[in-house]
Amino acid sequence: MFLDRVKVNLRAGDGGNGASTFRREAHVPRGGPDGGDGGRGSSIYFRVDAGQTTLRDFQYKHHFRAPAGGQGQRARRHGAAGDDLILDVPPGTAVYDDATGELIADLVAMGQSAMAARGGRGGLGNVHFATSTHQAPRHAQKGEPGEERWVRLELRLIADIGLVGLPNAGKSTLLAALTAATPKIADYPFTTLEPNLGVMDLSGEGGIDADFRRPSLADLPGLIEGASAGAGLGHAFLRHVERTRVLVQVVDGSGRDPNWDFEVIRDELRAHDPALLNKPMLVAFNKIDLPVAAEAWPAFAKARKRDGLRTVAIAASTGVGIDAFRAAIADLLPTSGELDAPPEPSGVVVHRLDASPDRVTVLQESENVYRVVGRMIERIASQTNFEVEESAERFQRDLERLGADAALRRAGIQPGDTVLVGSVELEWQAEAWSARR
Ligand SMILES: Nc1nc2c(ncn2[C@@H]2O[C@H](COP(=O)(O)OP(=O)(O)OP(=O)(O)O)[C@@H](O)[C@H]2O)c(=O)[nH]1
Ligand SMILES: [Mg+2]
Repeated sequence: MFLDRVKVNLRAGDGGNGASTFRREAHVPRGGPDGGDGGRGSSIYFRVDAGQTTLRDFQYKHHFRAPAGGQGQRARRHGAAGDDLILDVPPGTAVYDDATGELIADLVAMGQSAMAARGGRGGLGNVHFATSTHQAPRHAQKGEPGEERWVRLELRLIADIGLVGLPNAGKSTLLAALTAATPKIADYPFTTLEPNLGVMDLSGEGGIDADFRRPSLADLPGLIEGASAGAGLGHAFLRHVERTRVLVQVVDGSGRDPNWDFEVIRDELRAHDPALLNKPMLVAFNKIDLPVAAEAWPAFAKARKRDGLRTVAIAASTGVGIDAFRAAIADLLPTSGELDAPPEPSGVVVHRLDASPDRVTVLQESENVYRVVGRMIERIASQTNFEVEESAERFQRDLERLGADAALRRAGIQPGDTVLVGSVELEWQAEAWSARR
C-alpha cells in the first residue's frame, strides 16, 4: 500500500558524561583535575533522497534511536561525538511535531536536510571547574539527554505535471508513452495504487528550438466521484495534486459520457481545493483511435473551448496526438529556471529559539510537590550528578542564580517537600538538597 503519512518516534543520542579524574604523576601525590568532556550525542536528520517516492521505509520501523556520545576520559581526553543518524525521505515530505502540530521542516529540494531531534551536549569534565580557591573539584557534568519526540511525516509528491482522471482513462498508458517509466497498465479500474513518476524529455526533434526542460510527470491513481470526501483512494491522492505546476486531465473518449467524466473530476478538484483549478491545465481526450471516441470528440472539444480550456485528442496506446500533447505541455510549463526551483519554495523551517531560556516558573503540582519549569534549569538538572555532593551544591547555586529558589519560597515550600525539575526529583531541605530515587 502506498504510504504517505506516518508517525515515528525519534530519540537523539545522549551526550557523554564529563569525567572527574585527577592527574597521576610519579612525584605528585594528587595532581590537578584532568577529566575530559563527554562527546556530543548523535542528532537525527531527515534528508531528501530523489530516488524515493513513498514513505515505505517507515512502514514497519517506527522507532529511531541515535547513538550516545562517548564518555570523557582521564588526561583531558574528550569522548567521541556520535555519528548523526540520517533518514532518507522522498522530496515533498513535510515533518511535523506530533504533539504541537508545528511544522519542523518542509523538505522539497534534492539533498535538503533538516534536524528533527538534537543530540545532547557532552558534559564538561572536572578540568573546567578548577578555580584558584578550589583546585581539586570533583564536579563534572553529566551528558545532556538527547531530544525525544514523535514526528509526523506527510508526503506531498512533487511533480511538474500531474495526470488526473477517472480510473481506466489511460493515465498510466500516457505516462509510459511520454517517459521511460513502465507503470502497470490494465483494462480494469484502480490498476494504479501508488503514484508513478517519470521524466519527460522535451528536447525531441532538436534543432534551433531545442528545449532542455525535463519536467517530471506523475501518474496518480484514478479519482472517482466523492474522492474529495474520501471515497476510493480519495484524499490521499488529491493531496499530491497540490504541488504540481500543470494539471493534465485525462478523459476516456470512448466512455459513455466524456463530458460527464470531465465534470466529475473537475468537481472533485474544486471540492478539495478551489485553487487547483487556477493551475495551468490541459485536457487530454484519450482513446481517439476508437470510433466512439472519434465521434464524441468534436462536441467535447467545442465544450472545452467554451470553458476556455486547451484540449488535445490523443491515443496514448498508439502515439496519435502525442506530439501535439508535448507541444501543449511545452507551452504551459514555466521556464527552465523556474522549473529548477521547488514548486512551492517553502524551504526548511528553522526552529525558533525560546526568547529567554533561563526563565523559570514554579508550579505547585500537589500539596507537597512543586515543579520548576525552565529550559536552562531543566538542562542543568539533567546534567547534574546528585551523588556527588559538590555537584548537588552547585545545582543549588544555579537554582538561586536563576531565581527558582526565591520562587519556591514565595510559593510556600516547606522542608521535606518534593521539587521536580525535568525528570529529576529532589527533596527541599532549605539548606541542602538531596536526590530522591
Ligand atoms: N484503445 C485504446 N486503449 C487505451 C488507450 N490508452 C489506454 N488504453 C487502455 O485503457 C485501459 C486503461 O489504461 P491505464 O493506462 O491502465 O488507465 P489508468 O487511467 O492508468 O487507470 P487506473 O490506474 O485504474 O486509474 C488499458 O487497457 C489500456 O490499454 C488508447 O489510447 N486507446
Ligand atoms: Mg493507472
